Amino acid sequence: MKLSFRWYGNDDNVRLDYIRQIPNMSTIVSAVYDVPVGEVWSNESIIALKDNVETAGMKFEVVESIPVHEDIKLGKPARDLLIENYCENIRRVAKAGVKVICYNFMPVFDWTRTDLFHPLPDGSTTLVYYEEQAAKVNPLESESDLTLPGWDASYSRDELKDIVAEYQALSDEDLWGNLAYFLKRVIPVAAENDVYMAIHQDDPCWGIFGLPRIISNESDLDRLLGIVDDAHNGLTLCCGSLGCSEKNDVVRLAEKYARMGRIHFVHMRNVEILPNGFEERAHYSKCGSLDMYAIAKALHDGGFDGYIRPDHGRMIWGETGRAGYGLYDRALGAAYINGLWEAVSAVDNG
Ligand SMILES: [Mn+2]
Repeated sequence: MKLSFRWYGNDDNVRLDYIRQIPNMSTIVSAVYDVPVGEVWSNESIIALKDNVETAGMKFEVVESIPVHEDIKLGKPARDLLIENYCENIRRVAKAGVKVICYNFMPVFDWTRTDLFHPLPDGSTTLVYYEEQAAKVNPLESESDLTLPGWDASYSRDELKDIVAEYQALSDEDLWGNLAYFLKRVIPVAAENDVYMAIHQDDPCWGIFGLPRIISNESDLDRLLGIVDDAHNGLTLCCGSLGCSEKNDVVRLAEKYARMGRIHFVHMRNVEILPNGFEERAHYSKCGSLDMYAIAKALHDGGFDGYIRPDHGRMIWGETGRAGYGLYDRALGAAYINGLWEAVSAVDNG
């Protein structure tokens, strides 16, 4: 297991030299943020990122993410050029030593929460999703200017309505077709460059606002892996995204896909499933609905030896900053992952 940590570049309040002090920390997960989605990343920016990380004593081996332009997801004519740009980014990051690229295929909204700073009884704050709050901000039905945190602020409200309407004209099968078109062109380039593509599950793992969402459960993951049956077409197993629905047995899926050699990156996160949604919780199993030891054991038993990062953390100890991405609670999560992995490895060896 290679322990990793997401870092948002020089604008991130969390310092690389602090991340380095987390025991066993080896890899930074990051991306180039200075060009719009769909464009080619400059070699200078990639090398600057790599140099920053290596100077701090770590490796830059995981990209999260190279975002997929909406025109690729929508299957518009511009997609061929955008896919070529995507392939060029794969070649460039591979040359810089990157081994895994995390990406997602969620229309417009990416991850969705209804509150980023919900107070928990212990005084920390966390990200939550409550159905009744989401229902109030449907971009097609609501006339209000309410938005959900995490929405792309570069869209005006009218632009958002237009793009949502385009997706609503797209069926799940259409979106599958566009994903297949993308994978059949991108995976061979990843394979040539020995980089593993690792799709992130829809977050949350159900449809929102009538938009198609197709990477939400076991049958979706089976179908995805079958489109190009090559290890370079793999998964980021996001425990919190899959685990916010009781329908997904994260433990079983972790072992199944690890045994198949198709999990290249894991997001460890615990969630409390509620009748009206879910709350992100501290990583420790007893704080939420997921059995984190069983997940770690399933990964280990399945032969997983890739990258794991603590996914979101709460805000604790008075820290302020990017919701979900403070230092302190993610560092606690990383230490917990170390403990789990040491335990499952010891059981195995004993
Ligand atoms: Mn995740």
